[in-house]
Amino acid sequence: MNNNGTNILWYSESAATWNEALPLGNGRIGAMVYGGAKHERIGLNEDTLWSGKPTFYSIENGPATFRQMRDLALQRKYPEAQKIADEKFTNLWSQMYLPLGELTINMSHPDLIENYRRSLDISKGIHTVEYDCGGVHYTREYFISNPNQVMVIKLSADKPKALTFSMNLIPALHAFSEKTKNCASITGNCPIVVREFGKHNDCRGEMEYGQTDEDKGIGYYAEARISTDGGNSSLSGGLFVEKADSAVIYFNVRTSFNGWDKHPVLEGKPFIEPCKTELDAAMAKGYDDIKAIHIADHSELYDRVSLDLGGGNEKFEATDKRLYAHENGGEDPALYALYFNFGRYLTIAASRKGTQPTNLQGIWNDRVVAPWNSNYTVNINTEMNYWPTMMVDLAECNEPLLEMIEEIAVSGARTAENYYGAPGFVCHHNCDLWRLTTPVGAHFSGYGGFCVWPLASGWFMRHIWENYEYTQNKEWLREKGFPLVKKAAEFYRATLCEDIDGTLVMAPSSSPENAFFTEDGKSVGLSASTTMTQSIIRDVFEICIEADKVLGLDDAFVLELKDILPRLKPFGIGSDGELLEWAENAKECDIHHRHISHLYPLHPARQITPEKTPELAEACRISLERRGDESTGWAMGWRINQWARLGDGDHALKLLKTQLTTVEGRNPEKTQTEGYFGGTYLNLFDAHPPFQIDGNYGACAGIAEMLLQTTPEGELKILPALPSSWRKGAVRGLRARGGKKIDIVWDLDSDKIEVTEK
Ligand code: FUC
Repeated sequence: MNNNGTNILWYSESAATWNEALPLGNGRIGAMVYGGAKHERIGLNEDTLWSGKPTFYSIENGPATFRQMRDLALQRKYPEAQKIADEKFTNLWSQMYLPLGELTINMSHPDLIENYRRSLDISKGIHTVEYDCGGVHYTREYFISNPNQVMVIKLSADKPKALTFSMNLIPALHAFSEKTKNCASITGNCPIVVREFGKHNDCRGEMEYGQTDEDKGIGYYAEARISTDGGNSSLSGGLFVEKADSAVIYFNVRTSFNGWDKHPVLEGKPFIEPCKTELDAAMAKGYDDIKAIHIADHSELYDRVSLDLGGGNEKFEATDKRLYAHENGGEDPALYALYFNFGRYLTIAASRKGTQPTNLQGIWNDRVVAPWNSNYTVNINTEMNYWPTMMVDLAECNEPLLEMIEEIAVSGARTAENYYGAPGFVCHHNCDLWRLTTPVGAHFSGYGGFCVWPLASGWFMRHIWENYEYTQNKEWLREKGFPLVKKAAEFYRATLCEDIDGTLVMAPSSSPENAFFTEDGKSVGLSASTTMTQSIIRDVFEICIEADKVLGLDDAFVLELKDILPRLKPFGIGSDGELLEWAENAKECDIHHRHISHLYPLHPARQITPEKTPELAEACRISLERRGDESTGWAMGWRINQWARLGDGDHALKLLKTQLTTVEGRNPEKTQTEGYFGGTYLNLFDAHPPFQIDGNYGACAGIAEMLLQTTPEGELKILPALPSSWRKGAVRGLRARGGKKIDIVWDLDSDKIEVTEK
């Protein structure tokens, strides 16, 4: 079996846009390769290249304002509570994830290009461009090594002296460029983004490049060197190589970022020498060795899991053609496996030990002002990025998220105190490299309705717990996990209050990012309680209790939580049989809203299951039907997981198919879809639109959830949501909670399901 249909993306034309270029990464360095035969462009990123510096946006009288909003919410004076949230409780935006620039290669190719093909082998992490020109066959190979921390590009030809080209590094930000005979470099300092309250035409602020060290942002240095076999190199119109037999380009970039709480210049790390030293070491090793080490490193992670849904061995079409054919109704089960594998690939390429966690675009961004600042949006998006990680046996890749949570616990303690007068820690719906935890929204009218959402810290505890569930590492739970969960729980314990019916709620509460109509027809986001808030708080308390049990601690605070738990407001059912979203049976402003926040207890939490709470599970099903299927990319990814938890594989597959529809009217047989619906770009990146990587990860997790789940009691559910059309297949190496590795081979036509546990 060659698995080409499930491991290779390929195209017969170079990328015309960034969303057709193909991603490479080692967790830290990211590249988007366009693959042009004559004119190559490679978009470059480094995961710590952000604007800003350590900052804390404090407010005056936070605790009193919180109590004022709470009292108004409990009195059901929602617009009044929201007005205070907008005006007094929201603060400035997150900083931005920035692009580094481009590496360009211009080939001297006077003749026609023929037999062009570019491909990305996601099982090896190698991108290849091949073509013929003037009777010569040219090949280029590209990869980014994690063990050696460099990007490498090898240019070769099947005839001697055939390589004549120039190479350049083009900065995206204000920077200083330099060239020598075989090396190009750029160096600069990132801008600080200056934000102002209430600027409607530019709510994300303006770039300012500081003049003094105090005012400067992160320093960076990038260098590309060429090593040639044969030929001459000189400096003319960039770096110029003439008549070489082959050439290798080595690229590296380093920044002065030295931690979320350190000034990036005054307390910055050295970065120029380390960047050069890594390049020296890579060049001393040489291309063949670095490539072999890279493939071994990548495959060790990638080969842990495999998925076979049939197909994929035959000669297969280019990836864009496959997407179109599938969208037009064709059968291509191997495309689902390819998409699943691509999600695993993106985890390995974007989140490795010691790197930053994946942001809204993973690590790939070409815009100086990216959509939503390419930040960490933590009311779904960042969490979704990490849904598949443990299931597909990539615990190492989960570490950047765990580290960020630890840092947020420190920065968020200040927010808990300054805004709420509460112990523990809290994080609202946006975060950045500097571990922003305060509510954003910048006083915009209505923004308090979704920005005053102190629940990200609670949601993160699900990831802390799942890290334990999958690894069974008690020492880690004792040292790191449990203290974090306890701190998160302390915040919620201190901020809970009694609602008018005597139940405990956290007021005011929002249900990201929907709003509802008050009785007199006003649209508002804040309520006395929401199902999502109650569910997250319940989850944090239950996780705390469970972790305490595992560790045998009998912690006094945890004993208290056990008494509080039954007093939390229970989940309700609305007049259409749906799961209630807010305290009252209010009419939602957008019945088809992309967020399905109130279904948190079904997924990612496991408070509602079809077996244990069938009525609530049925209410979730009705809620999903009401919301509808078509939505933004990530929102469809979430729905796949929800339908999988409900055990409806056919509906989950329907969502997966919808998510795999191409966007921007690219399918020659279809006209542009109406509305704000997402799907997939030709490079398989998820389209919100615009590009947002969470949908890739969400769908990857969704496919895993269709094949294997574990009940809260620890029993395996084998093929819990298998679509009726997936008659035959095999999945190997998925991890179940409890840490076991599971292989499943099935053939429904002969009633065969074989399960192997390791
Ligand atoms: C949330 C979502 C949007 C988008 C943004 C980055 O605000 O509601 O759809 O994904 O995050």
